[in-house]
Amino acid sequence: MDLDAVTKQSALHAKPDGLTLQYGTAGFRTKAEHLDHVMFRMGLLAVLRSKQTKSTIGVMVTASHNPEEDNGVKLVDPLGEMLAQSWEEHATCLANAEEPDLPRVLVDIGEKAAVNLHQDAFVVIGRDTRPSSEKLSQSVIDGVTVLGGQFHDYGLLTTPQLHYMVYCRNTSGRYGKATIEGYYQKLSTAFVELTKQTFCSGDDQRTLKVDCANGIGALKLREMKHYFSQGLSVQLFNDGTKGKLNHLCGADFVKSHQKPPQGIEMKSNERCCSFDGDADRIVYYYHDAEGQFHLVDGDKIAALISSFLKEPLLEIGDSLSLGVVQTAYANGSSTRYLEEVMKVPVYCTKTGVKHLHRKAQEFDVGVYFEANGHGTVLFSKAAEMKIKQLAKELEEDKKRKAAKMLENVIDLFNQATGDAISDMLVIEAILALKGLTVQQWDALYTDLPNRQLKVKVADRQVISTTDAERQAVKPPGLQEAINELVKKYRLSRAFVRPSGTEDIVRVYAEADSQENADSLAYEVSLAVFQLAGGIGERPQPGF
Ligand code: 16G
Ligand code: MG
Repeated sequence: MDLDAVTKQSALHAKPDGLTLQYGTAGFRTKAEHLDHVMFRMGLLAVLRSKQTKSTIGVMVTASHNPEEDNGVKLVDPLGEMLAQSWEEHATCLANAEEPDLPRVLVDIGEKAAVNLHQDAFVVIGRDTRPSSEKLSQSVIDGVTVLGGQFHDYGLLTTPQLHYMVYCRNTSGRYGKATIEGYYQKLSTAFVELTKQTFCSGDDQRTLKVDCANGIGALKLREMKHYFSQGLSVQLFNDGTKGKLNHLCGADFVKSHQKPPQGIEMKSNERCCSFDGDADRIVYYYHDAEGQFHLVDGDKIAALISSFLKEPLLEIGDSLSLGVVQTAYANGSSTRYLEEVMKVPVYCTKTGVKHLHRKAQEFDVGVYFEANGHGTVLFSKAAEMKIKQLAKELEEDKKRKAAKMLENVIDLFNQATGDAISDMLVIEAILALKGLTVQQWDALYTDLPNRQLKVKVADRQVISTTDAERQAVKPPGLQEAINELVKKYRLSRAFVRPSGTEDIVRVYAEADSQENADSLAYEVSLAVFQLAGGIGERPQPGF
């Protein structure tokens, strides 16, 4: 390592004195103007990680669903996964080192992680459409180059597309071609194959309205839609030509406000969906004939996909295990439906894609979704081989048909991470194959009314949780208070957790009616405020 060169270059990306940031649930995220030094340093870190794993590493510049003025960065590990936990600590140390300490911290990480410095390094970089992203990704490149790493800058990409590129490159092209064209081809071919035999009952069924959150999803979907237009026609809204990124639109807005985004024309019973700002989340929704809004969220996506997969998996008769992974935010009705009606085992993990992803890897076929619309389906290598073999070898019969269908499903899901575009195509294929309308899909089960609230406290770390965030172990008395409040309502459940992305505590409550869910959420917020050091205005009842 040429530490003198690092010091010199770093001076051009100097860290503001005293600023500290954490590698949070999905990397570093804050106001764009505070991130130049972090980007440079993540370029450095990506080189070390690449040398250590002898693989290509990805760096994505995005702040997802957060406001346009924010930005962020995250590293993508060799198989398209989120950065390993031990390296999150290295990332935090490196980002927070004061200028004079930087070389020492860099050497320390190299030693602790046993990095062979003579190894070559290769880093791929992607960015979203934020005005600040281009300059910030140049800072990443500066970091990569000063440590002698090679790189490829993909420029504008969705986050899942960057994960895909990393995965392709580290599997010598077996997973797919590491180009944007390769991504479009792979997914579209699988979609067209899967839907080839469907009978389409008219143009209405083939049209989908997509709110692109004024983000990168719009650019990429516009390029891609010609590849699958014979099976599906998508109409883009909030495509970035007028509105502001994530402002009053996008998956996060729709999910958290439970209302349609601005800038989309919805006729009754039309199928619509929203991506978030970097296109790794998707939720569906529609207006019924009475003009009432219905949200079809990540839980219902998981329910649709797992009930669809169950049949062909049974048909091929190879006893491949199927499991669904959710978080505490999963609507109670969805868990009950999966367990009791679908008879699929359901597991709960902490919030954040990496936790769900890890758990889903324990099954032959692991379906994971957060209620907010992050998710995918992972097939184990063994399951994939088995399915591909059956699709080839068997005679033309029902079993082979099932195997072939599963083969296309494997290709259609972005196995590296949750992907709004890939999930959208899977959902559209399932609806077409099953001849389901969005209303019929929505009717799989009825969501329990629920409410989410935020509480400001002096230090959110005074709350610690266990049991996949469903129980608070600290501060003393809080869980007991929640238990007492929950007892007052029917079909009720509530939990609290410190946010991993904002300086607040989140409260979730569900109950038999909206009124009860609201009042339980309010009472729990008050308990948090009183027992966990609330600051500012006390929570108020009513919404
Ligand atoms: C991040 C996570 C998301 C999670 C959210 C929770 C990834 C890629 N993203 O956006 O999965 O739902 O954080 O935020 O892991 P919170 O901790 O503020 O509730
Ligand atoms: Mg996102």
